Amino acid sequence: NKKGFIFDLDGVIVDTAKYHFLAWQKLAKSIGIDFSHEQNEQLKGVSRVKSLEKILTWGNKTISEDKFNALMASKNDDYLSFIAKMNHNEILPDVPKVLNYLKEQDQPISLGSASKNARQILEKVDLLKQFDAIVDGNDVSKAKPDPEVFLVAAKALNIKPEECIVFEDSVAGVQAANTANMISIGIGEQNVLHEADYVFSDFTEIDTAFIDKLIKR
Ligand code: G16
Ligand code: MG
Repeated sequence: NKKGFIFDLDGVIVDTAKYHFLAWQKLAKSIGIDFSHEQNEQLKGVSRVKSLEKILTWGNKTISEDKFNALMASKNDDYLSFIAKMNHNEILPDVPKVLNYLKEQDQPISLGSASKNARQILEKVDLLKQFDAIVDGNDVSKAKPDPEVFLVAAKALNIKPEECIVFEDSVAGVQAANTANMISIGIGEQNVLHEADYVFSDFTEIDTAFIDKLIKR
C-alpha cells in the first residue's frame, strides 16, 4: 500500500522564514519601508514576486519594472548568503525520523514548495537524497492556495491526489492540499491551521502509529 507523502519546505523541514525576514527587511529599509515580523508571517508560502508586491503595497510605493527586478535579485542574493551557511543542524526536530520511517516503509516522498531555492536548501541540510521527487517554484506557475504544486508532486510520484498526504505550515498551503483532495496535516498552531485534517505543533508529536494509520487509510 503506497501513499504519496508531500512536504512543504519552509516551516516544515527547515525554518528559512527567519532568513527571508532578514533579507526582506533589508530590502524594505533600502526603499524606506518598515517591515515587521507580523508582516513576514503573511509572506509564508507566498512566492517571491507576490511577496515584493505585498511589501510595496504595505509601504504605499510604486516602482518601475526594472527597479522591481533589481530589488528581487538583490533580495535573493542576500537570502542565498544565509542559505550558504546552513547545515543539517537546521533541520526541524524529528523531521529525519519521519522521513527515515517513510523510507523504511517504502513510501514515495516529494517536496512541494513555492521556493525557487528548494533544491539548494535540501542539499545544504543533506536531505536531497531522501526525496523521490522535488516540485518547487521552478516547476509551477500558480501559487498556493492553488493546488498546482501538490498536483504536480502527486503526478511526479505517480500516486493519485486522493492517496497523497501533505505536511504544511501555511494556511494557503493547507487550503491547496484540501483543494487537491489530499489529506492535509498542519504543522503549527491549531487555531491558525484549523482547516487541516490534522494539526501538530511539530514532528516530535507524530509517531509511527500515526504514520501507519495514514499508510493504511
Ligand atoms: C517559501 C517561503 C516564502 C517564500 C517562497 C519563495 O515557501 O515560505 O516566504 O517567499 O518560498 O521562496 P524563494 O524566494 O526562495 O523562491 P514554502 O512553499 O517552501 O513554504
Ligand atoms: Mg511553508
